Amino acid sequence: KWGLDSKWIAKKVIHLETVESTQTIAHQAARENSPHGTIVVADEQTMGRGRMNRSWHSSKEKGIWLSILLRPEIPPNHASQLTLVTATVLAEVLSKIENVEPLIKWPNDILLNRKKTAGILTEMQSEQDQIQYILIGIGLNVNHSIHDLNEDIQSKATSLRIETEKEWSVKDIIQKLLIAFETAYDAYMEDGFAPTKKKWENYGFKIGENIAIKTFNDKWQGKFLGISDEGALLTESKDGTPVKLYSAEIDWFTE
Ligand code: BT5
Repeated sequence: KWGLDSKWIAKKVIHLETVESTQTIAHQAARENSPHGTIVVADEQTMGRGRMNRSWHSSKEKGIWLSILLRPEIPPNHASQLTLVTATVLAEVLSKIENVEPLIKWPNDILLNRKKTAGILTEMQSEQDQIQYILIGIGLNVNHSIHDLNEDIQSKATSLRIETEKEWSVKDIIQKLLIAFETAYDAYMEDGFAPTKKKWENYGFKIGENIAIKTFNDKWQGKFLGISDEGALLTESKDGTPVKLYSAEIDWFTE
């Protein structure tokens, strides 16, 4: 029913109508030994998750709410690179659509016209410095009209339909996304992060752009200086010296 001509991705697909979160189902599937490449996809999530206990609105049949189960042989501290691999794949797939110019907001947001249209949630299970599995959760707003977006995000979120004034086949985009992901993942395993970094730069913020930076305990502004060879954020510390951040949130700096 998926008809996906893939090497390893989506050989097992768990498709459910309504779930709390596809990540929860995927964690279960992983514990029950589901293979690398297993996909959990839902029409609707009642408790979709973002990072740091934030929520992700996932209204019925309006978007793509899916999780990919991976069993990579990489060190745990490389797991965050898979977020950037995924962001690059999302940007590449969306950029093929006419008049759509995706922008990646490091590390895990895809924006259209500066509004969030997709988010990525990477969760890892490891034991003694060995990855048991990684879940890549992808949420992409596809056919929402502005009224379908929850009030709290209306001003900062968008969908493909809002941007293109057309409805899109969710299934078709899922298939394109999964095939592109498989290719990008295999290339990452083969050649490391460098090729992703190069592609990422086509869709990331511009170097030199002023950004607002927020860490768990601090807030300041600085210039965006790119991403490092490992995928960390390169920017300026409060006193203007270059700094590398592995975990932070960035935004445009608007006075
Ligand atoms: C994310 O978190 O962007 C990760 C989103 C991952 C969602 C997928 S859906 C399939 C899988 N199963 C899950 O349960 N989750 C994953 P973060 O960077 O923390 O952003 C969360 C913030 O984005 C929220 O606090 C809202 O401000 C905003 N937001 C929530 N729902 C949104 C939506 N549908 N579209 C745009 N922005 C949204």
